[in-house]
Amino acid sequence: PTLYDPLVSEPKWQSYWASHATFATPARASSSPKPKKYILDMFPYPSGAGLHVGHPEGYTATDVMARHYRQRGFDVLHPMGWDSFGLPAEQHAINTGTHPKVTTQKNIGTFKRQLRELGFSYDWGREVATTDEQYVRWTQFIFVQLFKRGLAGQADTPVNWCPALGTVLANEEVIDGLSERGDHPVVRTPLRQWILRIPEYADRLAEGLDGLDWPQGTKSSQRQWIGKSTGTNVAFPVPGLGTSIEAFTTRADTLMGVTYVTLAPEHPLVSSITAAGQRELVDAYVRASASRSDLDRTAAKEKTGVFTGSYCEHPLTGEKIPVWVGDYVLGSYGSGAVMAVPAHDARDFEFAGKFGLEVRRVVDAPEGTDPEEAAVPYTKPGVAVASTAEFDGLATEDAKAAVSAALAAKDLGGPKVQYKLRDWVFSRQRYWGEPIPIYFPVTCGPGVDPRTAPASDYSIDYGTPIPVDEAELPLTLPDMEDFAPGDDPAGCLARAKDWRFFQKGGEWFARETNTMPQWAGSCWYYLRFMDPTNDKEGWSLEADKAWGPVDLYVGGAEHAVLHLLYARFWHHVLYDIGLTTHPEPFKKLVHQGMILGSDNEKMSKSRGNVVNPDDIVRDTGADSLRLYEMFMGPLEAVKPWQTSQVQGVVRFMKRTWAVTDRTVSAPSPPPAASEETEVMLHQTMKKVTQDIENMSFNTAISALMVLTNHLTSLPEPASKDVMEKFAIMLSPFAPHLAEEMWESLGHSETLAYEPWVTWDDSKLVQTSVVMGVQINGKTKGEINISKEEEDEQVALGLAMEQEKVRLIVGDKKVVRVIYKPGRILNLIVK
Ligand code: ANZ
Repeated sequence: PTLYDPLVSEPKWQSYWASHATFATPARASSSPKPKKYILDMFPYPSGAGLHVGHPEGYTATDVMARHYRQRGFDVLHPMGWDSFGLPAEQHAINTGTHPKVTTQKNIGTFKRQLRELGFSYDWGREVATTDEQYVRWTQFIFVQLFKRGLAGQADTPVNWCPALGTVLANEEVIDGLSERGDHPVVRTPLRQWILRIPEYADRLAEGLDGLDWPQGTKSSQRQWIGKSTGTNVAFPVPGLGTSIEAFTTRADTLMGVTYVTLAPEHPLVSSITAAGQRELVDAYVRASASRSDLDRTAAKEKTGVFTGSYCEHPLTGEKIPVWVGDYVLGSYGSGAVMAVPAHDARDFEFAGKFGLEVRRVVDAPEGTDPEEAAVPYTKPGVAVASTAEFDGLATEDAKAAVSAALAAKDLGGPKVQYKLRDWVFSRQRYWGEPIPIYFPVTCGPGVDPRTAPASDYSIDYGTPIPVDEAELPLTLPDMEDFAPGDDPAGCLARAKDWRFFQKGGEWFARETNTMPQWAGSCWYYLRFMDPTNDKEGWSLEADKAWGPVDLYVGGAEHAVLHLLYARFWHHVLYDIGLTTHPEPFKKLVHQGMILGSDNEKMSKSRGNVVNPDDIVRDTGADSLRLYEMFMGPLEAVKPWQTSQVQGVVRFMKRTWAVTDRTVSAPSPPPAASEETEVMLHQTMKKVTQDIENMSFNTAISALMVLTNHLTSLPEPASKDVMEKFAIMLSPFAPHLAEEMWESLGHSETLAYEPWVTWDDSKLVQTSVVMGVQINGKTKGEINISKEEEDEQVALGLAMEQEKVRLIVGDKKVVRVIYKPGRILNLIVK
């Protein structure tokens, strides 16, 4: 018998696929009547560490689907590329002086080799990297479209600026006002930033989720992040200032219970409303809270605040209401002011308790409510009380509507929908990202050259941003030697003065020195894959119509909110511009579960439990890794790695090759399959097909294992037909072994496009069984009995029809019949 050696066969088939362009995407017109599947992985960031075993999990799953649907006659688009901007390459550059371009290229090389060695059926002809100049061109093009539609703009947003480190830090990097790295002081300071106005699409982003075949958990995370809240805007006039304080509330029914109003410390009216006697206190409070992040402020156990010394008016009663400042109110949500109702809101209740403010109950709990639960602060719905005859007795929902209407009638408020979703801060003071394609006029005296002049000799007019002409894109990064962020919050590009300043029509201009965040490139790569070499547009509408939307998107749940929300936002805008015809980019989404170390802990270098896929590939082959990762458990489940179980799938592969070899090397063609084998084959074909459709790969593989065990147990070789069908079913999971089987069965071409197996429903159950016939416990023959008629009398009749049985029995007496249905008929004779 011959042996299967994956280390020989796998490279052989990989070069066959490459040289035959087996997985080149078929040309496809939007009018094509053929069905299509666009099957996409979340493309990796090519880190220096190479692939870890988590990557092949999702990538094998999509590869199974892609291979399967090619065999089902679909046009399949299954591309791969690189999300190659990002911090680690830049950090490496800062530490070693190696240009990020060089590091990135090297890492991409490693990743690509590893992916090829796993036998994934990507169309490498469509490979793109977000750092490619031709890719950057269209990322910048989309940014310019956002800018032209007013969806990209500048804002002074508070950031965590660390002067010692010369950089802006994320909230997570700041602990108690000090940098996590080095314990340097961090200040909250406004910095000019680019923002994308994603809140303008909040409603559509929430609604679009309804029609998507996505995990429920991911949809609800996105809904929570968008945070749609339906309520009422209430205006509290401040007569002295000739203006009013606006507050957003979800409980307009409690308006008669308002006993004070609280402003966020950053509220624009704080300064003007504060009475002279309170100014010192208020100023100190505002300064102190400026260094706290929103998270700190909302999580704080102890409520803090100060009285402004001033009053506003209740919109319906005209009563005087004291105005306070408190940092539990966030400047960035709603209007940055709260109408405080301590009797019905826990935070207001705490605040009121601390500062001795009045608690005025205006909602009664429904009758029969447990007294403890009904006590203030009572935050659930009930019935309005002490709220004037107009509202008393109304149930909470009706009271909200009535109060809202009363406010609207006085032009002091009305219904309002509010979202938690904030503007997306879209600039980074970094080198290794797409330059933001914007420039600004420079004002300077005649003869001043801003490239060499001190900064005091010129000024940049940031209020007049000008987009780079689309024909001039891409705007590429300058070559620099020092990539480190400096003490200029404008970022390191500000130091590349020859790049930053340029002259046009005799006037000087300055380029934006911020770059885009890493999210940018992944917002539209799935569109580029449809038309990767187009040099007139990012992709053609025809390609979008032919291939869009993505039918199956597989990737980690850690992207549930940010990437998937950002990409949807860009897509909705592109849809509005008319650059795509599909309202949503990703029809079906699946998250693969994390693979843990064998100790059930997250794999990490520090724990020393990282499994390197290269080791498995070099030891027992790519197919063994693919099969094992798909066999470990349901795709979505979190699963521990168990190297010992890899041996289990290796044995399965060996046995499968052995039964194939037995068929191939049989001296004469093996007979057609028995009914039992035939039925098992049809059951397996049905199960494997349905399991793949449902992405239940572990159960599909176990069905194939059962079939292999059955074929191994047969006394005679399996028929060629059975083994061919087996090879086709195995091919999505273990494509190299399957190709080798297919070739040994006499085929000269790949099975990648061989039509998928079909089963016959009438062959799913066995219609007859073979039973052994024994005489006094010794086997003397067998009978074939139909399942329907199977009973002792019929079996006995059939046995007696056999000449051999008749002869042995002769004229002896049958004293007993032992009948084991479906298995044995034993005649005891004397
Ligand atoms: C009065 C009131 C009475 C409230 C009551 C609640 C209960 P969601 O559902 O998250 O939208 N709020 C409004 N703006 C705020 C801000 N900038 N910072 C902190 N809190 C703010 O919550 C809306 C509620 O959060 C609003 O309804 C307001 O308090 C508070 F019995 O107004 B409520």
